Amino acid sequence: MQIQKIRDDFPILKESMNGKPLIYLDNGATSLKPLQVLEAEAVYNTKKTANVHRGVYKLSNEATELYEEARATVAKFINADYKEIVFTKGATEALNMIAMGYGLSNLKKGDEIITSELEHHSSFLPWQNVAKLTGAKLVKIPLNDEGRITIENFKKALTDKTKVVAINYVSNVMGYMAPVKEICEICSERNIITNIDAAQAAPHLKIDVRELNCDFLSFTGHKMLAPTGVGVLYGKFKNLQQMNPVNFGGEMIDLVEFENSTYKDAPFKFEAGTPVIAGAIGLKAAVDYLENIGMEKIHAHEMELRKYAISELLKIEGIKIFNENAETGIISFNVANIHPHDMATVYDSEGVCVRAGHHCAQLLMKWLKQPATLRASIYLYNTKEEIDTFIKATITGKETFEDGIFF
Ligand code: 7TS
Repeated sequence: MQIQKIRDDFPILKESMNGKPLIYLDNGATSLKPLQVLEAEAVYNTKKTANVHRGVYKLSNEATELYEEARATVAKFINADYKEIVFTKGATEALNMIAMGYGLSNLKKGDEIITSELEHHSSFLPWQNVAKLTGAKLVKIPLNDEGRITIENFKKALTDKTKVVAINYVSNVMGYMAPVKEICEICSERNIITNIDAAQAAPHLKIDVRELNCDFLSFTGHKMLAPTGVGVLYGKFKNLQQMNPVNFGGEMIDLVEFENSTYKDAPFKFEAGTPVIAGAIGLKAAVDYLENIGMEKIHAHEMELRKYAISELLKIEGIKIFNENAETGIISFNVANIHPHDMATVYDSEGVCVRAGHHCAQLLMKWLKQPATLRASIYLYNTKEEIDTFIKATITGKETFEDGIFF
């Protein structure tokens, strides 16, 4: 990978932070945006502005074409059909739509929903809510000693009452890949619906929904170089047809009458109102950008930097890494006796952006017996030199707080 060429595409990397070169290692939270994405959005906003699916004039048709081209590109990206892609405003909205649109009407008292303590709140809370509303029961997959979902433990949670399995593809704290394909295989034999949160997978790994054979899969644009405000809900077409819309309004209808109305087929019945037009066009540019480089190459680059970062971190006394063997570029760790928020202030003063906190995964913090952790998350534009600065900042932070000197 030609890192410098890639870095040149990201204007923000020329910025400084607290007088230091910006080192962005918070890609799990959101990614930086390349010029190609910014330009694609700008083309829509400056030259092709019109609402979609409604005008009969040329400009509106052109905007519709750009928007629907984005849907086709995203469909190809995960090997789905065009009709199986719903644009949402993010992974959170997609995950809530599935729980409320599918879960609420298909679950009843006594049914079981399998989930895990490894979930982001956006994956867990929609099903906790549906469980409360329907009387269904939440069942957790016991995590193994490393904090992973394993097939063996998944089978322990599985019963003949299981109706839904809602788990992440990649954990936003541990960076582990769950054995999603094997889980989906077991579930499809038993007619159990699988709902995969791929927010941390789609930016880094090649996803093939046909190979996975999952029922639903969601992700978010802003973690994969696209703008904020756009996400993707994938569902097998037959599931989408069975799923109820949760938003009602313009453009999602077939016929409206005073007593009753009928709706369009999927995916359009889920996109009430003016959709995220500029966002979807930006997401197309982001997918093109990632595919141009190649997901395998991106992942290999992240893993190389991760390996280096881990080996350097382990040389520092008092560092505890919670996910030494993860398959993605997320590193979660703490420094003995120093609160992660204190450490994060030192990283900040060195221009290094890492996240400190519970990462919207409080169940996992409890499992880890930590109030919070530090998380460095790597992406395609990061370099070995940046990891060196991150390591130096870690040593500075440790020394600063160990000495009790605050400045
Ligand atoms: N699922 C996972 C696994 C996530 O990591 C996130 C965001 C979401 C869902 C929600 O995505 P959104 O775009 O709808 O917000 N995760 C994080 C994070 O780890 N730090 O900040 C946001």
